[in-house]
Amino acid sequence: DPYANDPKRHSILKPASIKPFNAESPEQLLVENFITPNEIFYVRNHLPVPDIDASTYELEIEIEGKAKTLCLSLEDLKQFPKYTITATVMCAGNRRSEMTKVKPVKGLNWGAAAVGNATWSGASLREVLEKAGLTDVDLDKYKHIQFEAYDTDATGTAYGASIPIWKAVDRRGDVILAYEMNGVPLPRDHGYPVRVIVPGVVGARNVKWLGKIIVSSEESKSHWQQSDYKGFSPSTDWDTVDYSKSPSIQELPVISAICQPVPNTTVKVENGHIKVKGYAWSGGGQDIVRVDVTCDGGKTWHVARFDHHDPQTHPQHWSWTLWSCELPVAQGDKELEIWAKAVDSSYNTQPESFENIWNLRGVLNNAYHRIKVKVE
Ligand code: MTE
Ligand code: MO
Repeated sequence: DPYANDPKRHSILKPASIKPFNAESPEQLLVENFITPNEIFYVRNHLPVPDIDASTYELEIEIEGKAKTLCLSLEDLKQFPKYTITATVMCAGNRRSEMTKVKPVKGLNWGAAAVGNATWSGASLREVLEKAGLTDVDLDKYKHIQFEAYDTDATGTAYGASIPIWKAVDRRGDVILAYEMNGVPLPRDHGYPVRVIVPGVVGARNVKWLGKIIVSSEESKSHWQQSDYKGFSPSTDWDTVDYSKSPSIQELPVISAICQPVPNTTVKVENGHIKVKGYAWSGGGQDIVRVDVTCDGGKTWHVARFDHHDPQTHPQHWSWTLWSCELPVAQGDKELEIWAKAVDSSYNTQPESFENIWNLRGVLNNAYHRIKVKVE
């Protein structure tokens, strides 16, 4: 069993699959903390968790066409200035279970908690690339930074992904080679001893158990870069899909979710109101400027209060915003449907429904969040 050596997990996590291990936190817990505790941070593994000895760990950095590569131990990496950023990491399939209701899609049946917000500490990718000999002249020649990981499938193929070079070398890109999560060494499930944190960018590019960095003129050839994590038209099916025709997902679109109350539970009305809590986030460092909530099908929209607004400056809003709202309930209401939508600093907002954003792989699930509850 290639998974026999996987780490132990907290029993509070809600598994979506066991081998490989995938799990999300209970939604209602997620919004209790601006910083998600490591134990309840969602886990998305495609492969068995590699068993890496930090004392012999090596990270190789190659610039295509240059003979010499740079090899760094964990200790070497810790000699670089240490940066700490707070960033939300979200799976492209977060909230997939809602899209599936329109028409089945292929993928893990994620609820709204395949997301978390943590502080990440480590070396700056930009500074490590400089050390490896990347110069300003090279920036016209190379277009992508590829990441190869230490987790492999049965054929020995490693997980991999890439990001555009501008994100890696931009001073405001904040891409970190992280060895700490919330002030402690990365837990094994989250990439021990080193992972890439690409803030504002889809989870899939935040490569865990990092083994190699390649500065290249091309994107990663990995399955997960080329033949997965892409969006398509609602009319594209598995017979007609051509993965070469869509760009790889990088920055994620604006999204929000209601985490309290939990769907299909009974909610207490207090002074004619019910309390609703959730998160909102947008990729690419966009801020959240507003969250609108309704429980009368959009006749009346209530602007949510920000309980914890991402404190960073534009364009580095890497963290989610936690919000809440007291919704007035009409006397005699037995059942309510609550909707939420967020607006980001480009005034982009969420699509109304899943029908017209449906895609065969169930990614980019950012339609209005709609939940039903009973009231008493
Ligand atoms: N990196 C490696 N090496 N292997 C993986 O399976 N999964 C990716 C990404 N990095 C993955 C990986 C995906 S799809 C997501 S959503 C995030 O890691 C999840 O990060 P987390 O498990 O720390 O929450
Ligand atoms: Mo993911």
